[in-house]
Amino acid sequence: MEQRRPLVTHIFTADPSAHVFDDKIYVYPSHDIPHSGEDDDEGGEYLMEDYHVLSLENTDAPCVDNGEALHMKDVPWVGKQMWAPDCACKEGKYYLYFPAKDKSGVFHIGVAVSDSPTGPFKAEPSYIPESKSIDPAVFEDDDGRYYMYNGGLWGGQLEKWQTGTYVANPAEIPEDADSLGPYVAEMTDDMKAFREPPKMVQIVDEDGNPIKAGDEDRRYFEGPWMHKYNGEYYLSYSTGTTHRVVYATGKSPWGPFTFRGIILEPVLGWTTHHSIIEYHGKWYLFYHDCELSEGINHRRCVKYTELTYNPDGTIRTILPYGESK
Ligand code: FUB
Repeated sequence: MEQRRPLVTHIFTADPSAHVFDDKIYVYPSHDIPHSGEDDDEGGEYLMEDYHVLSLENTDAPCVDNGEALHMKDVPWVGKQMWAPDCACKEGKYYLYFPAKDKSGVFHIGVAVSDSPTGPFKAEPSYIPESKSIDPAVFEDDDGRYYMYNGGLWGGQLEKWQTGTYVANPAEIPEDADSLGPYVAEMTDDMKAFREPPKMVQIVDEDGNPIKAGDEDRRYFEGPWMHKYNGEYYLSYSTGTTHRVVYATGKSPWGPFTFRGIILEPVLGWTTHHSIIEYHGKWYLFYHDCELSEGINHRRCVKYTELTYNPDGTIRTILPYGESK
């Protein structure tokens, strides 16, 4: 499969969470549904209903769509909008984590289980207790512990939970206030709950000061991903309004994380969402853009490209339609 080309073209896909299971690459994307509705600030245009798992035998092989792995109609608590998923493997079982709005329009994270990385997945009857907002990314640390990072502003409702309970119309966050971060929580042994209520991750600048809400080039917006490189924890995420994928590093999965730089410059389309994997000694960035639909925000396509580290552990910025800087 050629790099920087849509992995599949027969359906629209977005938000790729890539993993290596048994030496094969699996990609867990959102499945965008074409419609003619308008875009809004709440992400109402992202009307997804199901998930398909994509797989690649290796980076030279064609990408396979393994068909529908989970549909909204089989998840009792879901009202609408099944957004960006992720998957984790533990002891031969595969756990698909997915955000969706419940029947009252509030986002939570659900989990569905399968014996196969491609599904079909069977959903738990209710969402994960204490889960809120969108974009789960589940990271397995070297010690066998699993952590979920998640959250997204605006359509993803992260700012509506600042008091601990859901507030439908919260006051705007002042520009000089500390920015919100993603949540982090350790998973229980059965992978279906959090050990304790999620905590908010802090992202700081090089002097250790929290990144401010008005710092739209650096503040957290949505789409977190965690990976480890040379013993360091790399939290990467989308900046939303400035349309970049950026990263911050830390010494613990709980943070704090110090802002380091840009991984991916803006792609065609409003959203940017990514994941990072190591495969056969090389590192890859999976991401999406709107090339397949020539720029329609809710008709996206997933792609991948190689990612390179500098000797000091910083990541070379990727220009999506050119070379790395
Ligand atoms: O695909 C719907 C939403 O758009 C995702 O949850 C966000 O990360 C953004 O890509």
